[in-house]
Amino acid sequence: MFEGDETLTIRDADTLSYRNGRQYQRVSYHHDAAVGNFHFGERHPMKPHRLTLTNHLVMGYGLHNYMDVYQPRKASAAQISAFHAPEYVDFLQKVTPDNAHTFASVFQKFNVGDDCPVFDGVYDFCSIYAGASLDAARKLISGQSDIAINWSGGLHHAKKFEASGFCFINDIVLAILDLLRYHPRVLYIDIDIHHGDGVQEAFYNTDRVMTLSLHKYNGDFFPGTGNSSEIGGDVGKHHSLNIPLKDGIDDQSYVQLFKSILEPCINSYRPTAVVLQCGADSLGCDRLGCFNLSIKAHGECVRFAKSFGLPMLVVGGGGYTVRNVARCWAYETACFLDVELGNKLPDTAYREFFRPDYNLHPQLTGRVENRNSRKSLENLRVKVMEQLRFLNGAPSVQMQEFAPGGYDIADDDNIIREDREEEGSGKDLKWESPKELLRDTEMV
Ligand code: V1D
Ligand code: CA
Repeated sequence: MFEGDETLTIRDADTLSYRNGRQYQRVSYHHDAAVGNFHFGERHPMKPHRLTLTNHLVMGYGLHNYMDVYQPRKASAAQISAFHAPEYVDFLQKVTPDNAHTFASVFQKFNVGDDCPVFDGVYDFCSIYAGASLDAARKLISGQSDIAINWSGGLHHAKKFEASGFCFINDIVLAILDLLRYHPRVLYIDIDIHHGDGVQEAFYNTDRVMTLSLHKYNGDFFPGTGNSSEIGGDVGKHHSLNIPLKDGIDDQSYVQLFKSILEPCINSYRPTAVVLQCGADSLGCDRLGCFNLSIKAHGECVRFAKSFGLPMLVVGGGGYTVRNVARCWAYETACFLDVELGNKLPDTAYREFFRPDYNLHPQLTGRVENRNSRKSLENLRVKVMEQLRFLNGAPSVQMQEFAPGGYDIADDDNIIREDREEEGSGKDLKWESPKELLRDTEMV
């Protein structure tokens, strides 16, 4: 049994926040307005402006009144290098559209190009969204927050040495590494239509993180990985769970499958923290997607993940029909807050994006045929159950006493310690070198 296990899972009842005599999980919202002003390029589907739209809906509905809103700090190069190779971080810091030609020889190595273009301020963009996920993780660790939201994060494809699929820095891996310094087991859930390959790869060989991704899979659809045969390696065997789906999955099938898999995952693995990637490209009518989900169904999955009461980091991800991404993430912010929203969108400066209906719940479903048979979905569920049977109870981790290992980690721990003191938590911090948990990937 992990020393101190269970101490960090659910906040003491008397520290939960109350509204109208009811108890709620405390929610923090980490948003930097600058993140919406970056441009990947005219024809590129990734539009950071969707984050501005989301924030306007969140504020327009008045949701800031129910949560702690934070201006996040930027991630430092040292923090980013906890996962990424220093030479890759150095390249991202230096490259600009004007000097890009002088770096042409390393573009291929770092996979920079059409999907991941060098745009103005690319490194600033990365340090903003990664900093927000790190701040959010810190709020969970300190106990100041039960659910910490960063819609600009969730860039699940980035690898140690390279950019991939619109993702340069993997804020999820960075945040999980921080959570692992205090949490024995972290469950990562990914409902983006794409496979969460970067996160899976980083933790493939450890049992300290379980990854669960639902995605379209046919061997060809980006990134081409995520078959159910990818199950993890070494002590991480059976800790990578993949749910490969076909086009057009509908609300009922997706929500039922999601619930029937997540509940046994949590009961078998007993995570002490959860990271939920809420990619909105799994909605119907997405510019790059081909599923058939409504915002309510996407939100129902989020609500179900929340219902376990575990400390949860919530991040965004993909989503390319920007008006629907904003609707979805505003709605899900309300789900985390247990606040009901009316279907009429609030008046904001961006009202015209939501033409012609100006509703929170537009009709997004019914346009693609569901290619997933009941039998195939049942088979996927059974495969997960078979994998879970291999878990010999939740792994316990021999955690060391708090022992700062580097100046950046010590700085970080001091912030967390101060936050925890402010929060009145007398519990000891535990620490284990997160670097040892990473899959050892060599650059080729
Ligand atoms: F359509 C495009 C126009 C311009 C630039 C890129 C694209 C585009 C569309 N789909 N790129 C893609 C995908 N890339 C390929 C490449 C072709 N090569 C051989 C590979 O198919 C990338 C899709 C990335 C999806 C990212 C994500 O939604 O999962 C995400 N999650 O968090 C942030 C992004
Ligand atoms: Ca996914």
